[in-house]
Amino acid sequence: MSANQNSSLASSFDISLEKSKALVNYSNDLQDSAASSLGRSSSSALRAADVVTNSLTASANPNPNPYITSAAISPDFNGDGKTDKVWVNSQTGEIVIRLMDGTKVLEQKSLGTYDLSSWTYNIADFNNDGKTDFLLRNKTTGENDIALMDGTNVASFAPLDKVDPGWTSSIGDFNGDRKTDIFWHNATTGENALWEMDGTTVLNATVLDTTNPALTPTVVDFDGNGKSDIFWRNSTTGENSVWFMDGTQKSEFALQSQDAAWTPTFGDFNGDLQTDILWRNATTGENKIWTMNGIFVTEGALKTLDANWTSKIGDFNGDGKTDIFWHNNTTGENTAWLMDGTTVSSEAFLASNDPALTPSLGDFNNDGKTDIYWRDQTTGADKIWTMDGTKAAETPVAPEEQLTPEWYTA
Ligand SMILES: [Ca+2]
Ligand SMILES: [Ca+2]
Ligand SMILES: [Ca+2]
Ligand SMILES: [Ca+2]
Repeated sequence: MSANQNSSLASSFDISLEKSKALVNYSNDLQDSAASSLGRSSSSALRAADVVTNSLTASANPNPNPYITSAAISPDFNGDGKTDKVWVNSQTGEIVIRLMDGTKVLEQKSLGTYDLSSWTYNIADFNNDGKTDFLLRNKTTGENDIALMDGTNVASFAPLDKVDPGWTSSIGDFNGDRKTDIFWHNATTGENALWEMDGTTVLNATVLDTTNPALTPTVVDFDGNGKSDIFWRNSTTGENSVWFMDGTQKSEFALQSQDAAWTPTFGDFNGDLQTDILWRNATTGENKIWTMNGIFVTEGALKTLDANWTSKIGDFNGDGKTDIFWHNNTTGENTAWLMDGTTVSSEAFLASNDPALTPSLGDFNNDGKTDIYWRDQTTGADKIWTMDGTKAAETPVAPEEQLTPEWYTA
C-alpha cells in the first residue's frame, strides 16, 4: 500500500463513541447476510465446472460448493482457502485484518481508522482474483470507495460516484462474469439500481424498476445459472416474489406467501448451487426448508426449537450441502444439523459453553469444513472449534493474540 492509498483509506477520523458499537453491529449484520446469501457473489454464481476449469477462481479450498469457498462471500484476503477475520475497534474505529491459519494468526495489519457512525462495508471480489475486496460506504455523505485487497495490503483503492444516503448496497454477480456487481436499493422510496463492475470500474449503471417500499431484497440464485437473482419479501403481508436476473434484464415471478412470523435464512441445503431457504417462525419455534429449483419449491418441516435458539449456516462435513448451526443464547447449548436437502441426515450434540460467547463461522484451516470462532467479548479469551462433521475440537486463541473487549468481529 502506498502512503497515499493508506492515508485516503484512513482519511476519516471523526470518532463517535456512542454510535460506534451500533455500526459494528450493522456491519456484522451486513456480513451475516453476505455469508447467508448465496447468489450475491461470483459464488453461487459459479457453476461447478467453471470453478474447476477457471484457474483464477479455482479456490484452494476443497469444499465443492462455491458458497463456502468464494472470496466474495467468506473473507479470504490472501486467497489461500482459509477464512480470514475482520476486526473493528468500537472505541477507536480502527479496522484490522487478520489472516488466519487454522487456530493461529498468520499476519495482521490495520486498514486505518473510520468514523463507525458513518462507515459501513460489504465484502466482495470485484476483480475475480479469489481474494476478498471491500466496498466501503459512508452512509452520511454517500461516499463510496473500493479497496481491492492482496493479503493485508490494499492493491488498488478507488473512489466511486456518491450515492445519496438512504440507499443500501448489496453485492451479487448479475451478469455471470464472476466479478462482483453492486445492487442498490432505497428502502424509503423503493428505487433500485444495478452497477455492473470490473475491478474498480463501473461498466454500466442502470436504473431498475421501483418496488413497493414494503419489500426487502435479498440477493440469491434460485435457478443456479450463475447470475444472481433478487428475492423480495414483504415482511408485513408475508408476500414473496423473485426477479430472475440476466444482467439488468429481469423476469418476475410470485412465490408462495409465508406470514410475517416467518424469517428466511439462505443456504444451499442440497448442494445443487441453487439457493434454498430455511424458514424459522420465532413465535412458535417451527422450522422448515424450501429447496428451490427456479420457482419450484420442495418443502420439508424440521424439528421445532424455542425462541432462544438462533441459527447460522456452514458446512461442517464438507459435502457441499449447507448445514445449520444452532446456538441457545440463554443456556449456551449448541447443536449442528447436517443437512441433506429438506432432511437432517445427522445431528451433532456439541458441548455447551458460556451463553455470552458469540459464534462466527468460517473454514480457518482449509479442509473444506466450516469451523466456529467463539468470541468472548468480556475477557478476550476466544477459542476456535475445528469442526469435522458432528465433532468439535477446541483450541484456545493464544494469549498474545487475544483482543481486548472493544474489538468486535463478524
Ligand atoms: Ca486466507
Ligand atoms: Ca439448493
Ligand atoms: Ca454439509
Ligand atoms: Ca475447517
